[in-house]
Amino acid sequence: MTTLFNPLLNGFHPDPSVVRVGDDWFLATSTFEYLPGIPIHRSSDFENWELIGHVATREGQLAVADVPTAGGAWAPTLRHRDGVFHLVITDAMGRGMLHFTATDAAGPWSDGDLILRQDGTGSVDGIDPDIAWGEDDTVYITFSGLLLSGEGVGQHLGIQQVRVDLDRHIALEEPRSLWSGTGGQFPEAPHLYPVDGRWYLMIAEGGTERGHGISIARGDSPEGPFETAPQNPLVSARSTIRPVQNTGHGDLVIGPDGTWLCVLLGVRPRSMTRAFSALGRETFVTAVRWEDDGWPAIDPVLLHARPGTRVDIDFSTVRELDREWIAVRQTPGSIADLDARADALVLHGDGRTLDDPRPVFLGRRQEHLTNAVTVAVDVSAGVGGLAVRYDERFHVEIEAGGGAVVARAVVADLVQEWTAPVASDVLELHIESRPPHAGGGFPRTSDVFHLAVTADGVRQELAQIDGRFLSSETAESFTGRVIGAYAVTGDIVVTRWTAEGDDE
Ligand code: 6LW
Repeated sequence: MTTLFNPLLNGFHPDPSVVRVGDDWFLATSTFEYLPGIPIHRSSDFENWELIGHVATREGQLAVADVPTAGGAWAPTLRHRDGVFHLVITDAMGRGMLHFTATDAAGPWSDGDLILRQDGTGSVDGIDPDIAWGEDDTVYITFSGLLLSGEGVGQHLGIQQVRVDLDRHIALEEPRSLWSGTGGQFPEAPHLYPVDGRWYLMIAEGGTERGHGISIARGDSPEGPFETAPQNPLVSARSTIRPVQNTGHGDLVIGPDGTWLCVLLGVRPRSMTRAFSALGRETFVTAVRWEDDGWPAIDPVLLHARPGTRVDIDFSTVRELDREWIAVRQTPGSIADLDARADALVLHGDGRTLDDPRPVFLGRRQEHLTNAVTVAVDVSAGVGGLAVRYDERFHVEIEAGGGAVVARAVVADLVQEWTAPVASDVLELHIESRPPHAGGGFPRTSDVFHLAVTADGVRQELAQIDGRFLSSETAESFTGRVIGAYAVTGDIVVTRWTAEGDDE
């Protein structure tokens, strides 16, 4: 197992759920307010994962257009039965608890049906739904009972369960309470597993930050009662100096060599002292062993960084966007114009800035701790640039147009700018994330952004900005850094995108 790369999925891919179908494994993760929503990755060896599609690619499948920041697609469960993939998820502060199906994991997926209350009204209130079939084909939805409202998270009701009629999408009973962990806050992420004649209920508790952990209980019925494992938590990095922190929110599967694996979320703070997690919550894997007493033991998560990557996109040769592009509360196709010019991507600004909930921003997840992105642009007909976005209140950008270049840091209500004149409209804009260098005046607990522009072959660095400001801990966001090109006014012509990074 130690040969597996960790993270399995770099960049913000929280709340992983995994299913094995034949000789392939499929992973689904959360995407919150971004579209397309709920990526599906496939692997045949658990090492190399291919993004094969998304569950939510069409308007209406998720109601994220007006969802509050970090609402939207929360915590899928992906399962497969009788030739059909099933995915249940909560469109938080959006449509509610949904059930999607597909015969091909790459899609197309169904429109998504609400799991309704007994009387057919409203959805069953909760997050982190799991779907499981009992011996008599009874369908169970087990979830973290939570009263969500338009403003956000309400009262936690613990782990609950309803039997459902999956054809009519009706709950056959009012939610029943199950085992809710060992007393940690926010019992959530429940998953039910039938193993050797027993039913195991695995949950996350402690909250998705440094106190996060995984606990398990077992019983003779999927409806309980459940007895807690003597060695809970099975997984937690709390109060340790392990390089992968916040570990929790797991899902179990039998891996390629026939042993059990646990996929789970974690963060990679740059250093261990009060460190900051730039990339958000990523998907990791670790080994599971079943002990003689019938309880599982789960190994601590070991880092095994993937080799660095380089992406080089020349838009004179690209006529469609690849699957890694994402946009905020709208589809990439609704803002990216590949038809206006044969040699470039055009972003049409309409006055919306990065402070808006739906900016004209086309992004990709930052996947490496050390990272450099360059975008070649022509700003003769507009104002826009290159940005690292956590959300509309936390972003860093280098913006050009009208004969000037501005480096800008927006941190909650604080804004700082550095401006320089530039004699050309054909520019290269650069944002690099690098470790702090000795004597640079920046703390070792995060990285440093370097913002620069190249005009007429001359590169000029405008600003260095503390990377702590764009981290999970500061932004308190469920997502992670997304780097993208954007337009504010007029047309921004993007001719080339290059990104390279590694985890050294
Ligand atoms: C997810 C839940 C959680 O549904 O955050 O903090 C939500 N815990 O497990 C989004 O990741």
